[in-house]
Amino acid sequence: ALVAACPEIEKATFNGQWGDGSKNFPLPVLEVTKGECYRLRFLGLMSAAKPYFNVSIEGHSVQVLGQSSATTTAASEFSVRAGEGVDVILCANQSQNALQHDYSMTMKYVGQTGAKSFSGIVRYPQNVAVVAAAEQIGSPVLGKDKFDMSTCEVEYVFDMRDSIVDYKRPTIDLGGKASRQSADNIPLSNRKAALLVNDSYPGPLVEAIEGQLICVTVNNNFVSDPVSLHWHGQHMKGFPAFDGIYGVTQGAINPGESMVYRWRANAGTAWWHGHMQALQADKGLKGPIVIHAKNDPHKHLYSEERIVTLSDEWVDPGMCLRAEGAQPGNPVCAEIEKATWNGQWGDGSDEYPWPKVTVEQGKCYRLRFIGMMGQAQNFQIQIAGHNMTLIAVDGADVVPVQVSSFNLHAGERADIVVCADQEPGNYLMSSIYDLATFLETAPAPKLPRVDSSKFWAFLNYAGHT
Ligand SMILES: [Cu+2]
Repeated sequence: ALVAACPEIEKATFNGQWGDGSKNFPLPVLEVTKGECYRLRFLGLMSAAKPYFNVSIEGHSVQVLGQSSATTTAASEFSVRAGEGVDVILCANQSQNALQHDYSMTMKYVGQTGAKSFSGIVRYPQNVAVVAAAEQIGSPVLGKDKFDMSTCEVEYVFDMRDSIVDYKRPTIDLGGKASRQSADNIPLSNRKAALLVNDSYPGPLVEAIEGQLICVTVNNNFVSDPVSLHWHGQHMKGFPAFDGIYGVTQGAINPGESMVYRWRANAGTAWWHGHMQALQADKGLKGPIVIHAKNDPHKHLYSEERIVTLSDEWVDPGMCLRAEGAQPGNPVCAEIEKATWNGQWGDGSDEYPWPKVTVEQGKCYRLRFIGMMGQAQNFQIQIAGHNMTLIAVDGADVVPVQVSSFNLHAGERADIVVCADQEPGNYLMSSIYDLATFLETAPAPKLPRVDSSKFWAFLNYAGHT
């Protein structure tokens, strides 16, 4: 099945670098000095056993060294096979005039199902000024130094780090058999390469009062992911440069760099997520935002609040959620695998207990539902035995209306008042991915079966187990 989903080869690197000649991905360069001869030790570090590369260098022929190094063969092209070393002698005897310093190096991949060509450059670096200018290209990131942090009214620091987690319950530690495991103790089939903020999933809550100046210092300590963060539902009035849309409002915050996002908060339930590419949110880069209204018209309806985030979960979003991902024709990925409530999936087992939203009998709660899904279009939400009153949608107050169920689409927020006015107990909270339900029992042509489209939690009365 993997073969059908993955191309035989995506990219090839030359000394760890792939390039297409663009600004962000320059061609890999092999520098030579005119008049010198070089022994080039090519090593085929490819993981697939059969294929190989045919290498040629424009305007140059090489001497391929035999096994004993005593014999050489002149060649304009030579092969590098997986796991093998090939030594060739290249004499830098070209670059006759000032006009040509670069000679293209072609690495032709010869695979089992097709061929693909990758490029590099053999360079005679005479033009020092041009090289120096190319090295000065940086990325436009707004730093701490240009901004007076003392004006911030609410401050957060986001420490971004790579992590290995169990995709069914990434960071929550419930103790006993449901403890958070170290990477090597997580079952292989659950192991997920995650991108986390402050070692937490969902990421940290950003909470403020309407009108306050929020400052979020993002320290990108990822190994290799450049990032930008979008504050979904925050209007950024007067602060458009901090909307976090890579390529539109800002350049990337590269690993090792920082940026201070800042804006005046507008009331409502919102959320933040990575906006460099969608997959970063699916790897864990997302969290809730709660901005309390100065004058909440619905304040008399509740005394307490709870956040309820819902998200679909993937062990390898990179495999399943790309353009060719979980959709007809892809035999690898189902329409949905798992979904979490506040970062927790459960089936009632000792290892994966049910997620709970705990309340106290007699109190009324504002439940701030946030649909943080990346692939699932919609969850239908119901709570057994309790009335639900919808008071806000996508951060905007609405005339309160009683509902027996509601839809939460990807990115949407719904604020629901629920009163714990029943006998103490555990009451089912169900979220159903309605569009995938038929796939549980009746796989359609080219749509893989799903294990489940229903993901459960319980409204738990405190003290009742
Ligand atoms: Cu968004």
